[in-house]
Amino acid sequence: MSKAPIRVAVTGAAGQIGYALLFRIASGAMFGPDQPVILQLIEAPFEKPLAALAGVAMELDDCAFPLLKGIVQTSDPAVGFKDANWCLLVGAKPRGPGMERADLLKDNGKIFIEQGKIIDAVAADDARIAVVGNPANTNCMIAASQAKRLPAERFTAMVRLDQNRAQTQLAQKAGVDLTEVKDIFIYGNHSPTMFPSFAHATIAGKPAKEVINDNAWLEGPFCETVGKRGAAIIAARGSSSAASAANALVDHVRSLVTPGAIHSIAVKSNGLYGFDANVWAGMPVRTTTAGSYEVITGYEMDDFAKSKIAATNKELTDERSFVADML
Ligand code: NAX
Repeated sequence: MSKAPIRVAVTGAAGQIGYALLFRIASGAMFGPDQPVILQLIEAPFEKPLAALAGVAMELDDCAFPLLKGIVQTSDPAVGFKDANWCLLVGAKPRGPGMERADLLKDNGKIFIEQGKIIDAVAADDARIAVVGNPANTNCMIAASQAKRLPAERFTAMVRLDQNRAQTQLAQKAGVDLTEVKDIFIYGNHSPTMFPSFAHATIAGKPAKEVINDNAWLEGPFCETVGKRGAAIIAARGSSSAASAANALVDHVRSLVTPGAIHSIAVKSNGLYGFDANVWAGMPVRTTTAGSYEVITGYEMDDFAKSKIAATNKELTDERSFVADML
């Protein structure tokens, strides 16, 4: 018997990540080849993005995806999030020239407060929320702060792009296939302060530190390359990561619906690994049942790791203090 369709709401659906994402969801890459989906596409209430969204919906139709059972196009979040099982929050206000980070946080805060409230009011009882729009961790915290019905652990932010970047950097340095690299996790903020913790990673079953045998590279160029990869892509491509970001969101959700998967997501901190309680920080998790996870505990942190975590935690607590009056 075929499965009932799930409803997947996507904000910023006509943006560049949306354009790389929707076709993969509709093809089955995110929820599997036997799971039908209804896409509920939400855009900003302006002529240009809504016209672009209509074009994207036409292209989705033109793909004749067997799993795509419906498309909703709207600028009304109450319509877009209605009964959604997954809410993928990709849309956000970009940082304009000369704009202060505090202003960016506040402008996005308004969007994520509204979306958090509406999701809590109208989404499905089993709704899961994944935030991509930057500043992703703090936007996620803000949206979760508005929820009374949905528990905070349903709200996660994406650090998977950083994890994927780190995995490839380690594989290339070691000269191995990237599937040999395991247990590389991202701690903290999705920003250049994030910490790609290499100390517990393995390469072909051996500690990555032993295989790479170059601590200066791991602590220096490796962390820096991963942290500044987004800027390097903007410099090279003239616009920010889109296909790789969409791919990372496919991985984020796919891992979250796959029991036993081990991966990094940003979740509500309960004080573990040196993070303040109640910031949303990248952490290693293990998926328990589809859509649920537990944080993996017990990794020992050395002084270098502690200092990196302290720096990214400070950025997260600073971001929280910028928006404290909104929470
Ligand atoms: P685009 O500017 O191409 O698209 C964003 C879309 O969101 C636009 O179509 C805009 O109209 C829409 N939008 C704005 N406000 C909205 C609202 N209130 N409701 C619904 N739609 C709204 O950006 P894109 O390159 O797609 O990036 C989207 C977001 O992802 C940005 O905030 C970006 O910084 C962030 N990223 C996050 C990453 C991560 O790893 N967490 C990596 C990639 C990316 O930089």
